[in-house]
Amino acid sequence: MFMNTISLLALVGAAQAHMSMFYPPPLGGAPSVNKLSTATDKQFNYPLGCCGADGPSKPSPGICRGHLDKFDTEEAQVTWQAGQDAHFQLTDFSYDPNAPGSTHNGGSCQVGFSVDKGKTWKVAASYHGACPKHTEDGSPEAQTFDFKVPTGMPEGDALFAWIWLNREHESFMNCAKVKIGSGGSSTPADPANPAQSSSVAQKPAQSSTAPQTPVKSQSPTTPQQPAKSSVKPTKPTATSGTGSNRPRPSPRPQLPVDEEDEETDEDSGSHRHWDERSHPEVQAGARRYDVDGASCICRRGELNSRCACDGPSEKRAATEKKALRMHRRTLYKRVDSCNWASAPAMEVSYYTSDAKCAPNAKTLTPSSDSFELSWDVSCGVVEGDGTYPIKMMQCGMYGA
Ligand SMILES: [Cu+2]
Repeated sequence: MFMNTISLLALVGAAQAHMSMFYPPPLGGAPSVNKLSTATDKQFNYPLGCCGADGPSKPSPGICRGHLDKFDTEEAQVTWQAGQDAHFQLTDFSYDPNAPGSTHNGGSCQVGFSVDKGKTWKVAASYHGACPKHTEDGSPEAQTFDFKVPTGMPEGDALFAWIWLNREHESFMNCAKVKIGSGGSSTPADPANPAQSSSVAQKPAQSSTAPQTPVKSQSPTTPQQPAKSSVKPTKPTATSGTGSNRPRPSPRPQLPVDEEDEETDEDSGSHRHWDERSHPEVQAGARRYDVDGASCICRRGELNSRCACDGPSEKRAATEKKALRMHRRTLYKRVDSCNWASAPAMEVSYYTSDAKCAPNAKTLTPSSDSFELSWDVSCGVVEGDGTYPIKMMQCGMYGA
């Protein structure tokens, strides 16, 4: 699999792990990602049916990566209204110490819903490239994606699914149980702020899933020159690291030195310890952008959005201005909605040996694509960033 140098170095050995859903809390996600989970599926972020000892293509573990049964036992933790602005977040959280998460530097995604427990699916949004975003930063703040819940969606519990097809012909699917409210297809109270309006959970799901408040213990962005800094002192919303070029609210878990085969010693203390580590803290409503080599955290304040960047202090004001422009473009980007009645059917079975679409793609086409995929849909399209040319997904394109 092709990756840039950093990913490659990080993934030497076993390279199965990638991105997974962070928000809404996914069925089968780690307990620190979904507070209703009781166990950790170490392969939660592995490609579906991919890359075991018996070859690069096995049968899929099933709809929702085999966690569909939890739809009947877990409560929905997020409520969305039909037609509302919503967002989802991905994470490079490492479920397996031997296969650290990574963004794979892009790919294409779709999200959609099922109201019949996973039998049929309809598309809500298609991200034609740049999903995950083309950055090494796999934090939820950097990997936040806006969409509109389809108008006319029926009320009640529904499955929300995210699928990801990367340029290495690996497919992914995570699901969440969500509730579609009775508010109709009204616009949110603050349409300019989809990040906030879409996190309307009935219960304080987010706060208990992962603490969402800014990390107090972190040093402020600009401890040395508070007077000259362009960071407005009125809203100390953004926090970041002090010296690294990629500040994170909390340090990433380190890969433990462990030579043992995980399959053979499930009960060992060290592995239990790994399972119990928690997801890094995520700041609610914050989004992170790479800007000219600096890392910027942007948030929407009461009156306006603001950004705080690291990097050389003499360039910080200009960098923060640029970050703010990027952030505003994100917040005001128009995402059209699909209508539930006419929304395109969503294929959720790709690339595995038993897939409905492009089975065995990785075996048949081992080299990475020089393009990213699009889907033939007429609603909910989110264009990528132009990093790669775009090619329409066709199930025979990787050989038959
Ligand atoms: Cu991979």
